[in-house]
Amino acid sequence: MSSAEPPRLLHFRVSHFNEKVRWALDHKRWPHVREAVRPGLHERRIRRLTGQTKVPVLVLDGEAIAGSARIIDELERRQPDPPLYPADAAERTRALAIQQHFDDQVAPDVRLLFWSTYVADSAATARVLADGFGRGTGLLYRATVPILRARFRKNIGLDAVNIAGARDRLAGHFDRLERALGPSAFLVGDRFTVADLAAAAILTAIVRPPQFSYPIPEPWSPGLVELRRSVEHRAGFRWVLETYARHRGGSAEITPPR
Ligand SMILES: N[C@@H](CCC(=O)N[C@@H](CS)C(=O)NCC(=O)O)C(=O)O
Repeated sequence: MSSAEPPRLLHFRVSHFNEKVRWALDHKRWPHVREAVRPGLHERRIRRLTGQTKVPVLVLDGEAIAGSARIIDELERRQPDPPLYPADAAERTRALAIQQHFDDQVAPDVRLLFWSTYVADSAATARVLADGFGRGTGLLYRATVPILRARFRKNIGLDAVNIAGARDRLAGHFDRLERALGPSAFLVGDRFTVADLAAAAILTAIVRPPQFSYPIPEPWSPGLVELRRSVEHRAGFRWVLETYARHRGGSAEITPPR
């Protein structure tokens, strides 16, 4: 292991981009500390560390790295074994392009669709945002979600036109995934790579596989149940479930050293 201090992951539990990095750390069995930050209240700290406000952020040997793809690249560089990048250069280029497609095209759409099923219900939204924190945070979100809602909608582009666009594109996202898979269980080559990790992690926003470490509170919003049901028949949906069952593995999270 290259670091003296374990890496510290600042993350949102519910987020698919954050799940990418958790999975990469777990895949490499890299002991790390996780610190969930409170959505909306995280900004000042994350901006101070990285000059922007998005998580995941990984603090590695004192350096704060933002962006799931950049973080995974750094993990791969420092600890190439077990690999997430294919050894073959052409396959590696293809795997990274698939990751980029899921990050740039699919992730915003599925995030939008997920939150579109919650945002009108303040109590349900507050439950998701506060999940895993104490009672005080629950009460805080219960009081502030109605006020923060406009900013939240703006931040992720949550409006009727964008939601309709994301809905229209959803089948196409599955078509493209299924074409890339063909008869194989893997997106690139004949083993698990960053392409599989990124595609499956990003689609958790809708697929919600049982191995996802932070299941969203029950009952799910009726809209999410319906959204998930609308893609359940897709081979790509089943592939996400199977990929999680076969490859997600256990957590390498450790409690912070005192
Ligand atoms: N391209 C970034 C996107 C990360 C991202 O969008 N994170 C969202 C949560 S899903 C976030 O932190 N939003 C809060 C904010 O924008 O302040 C990555 O791959 O990590």
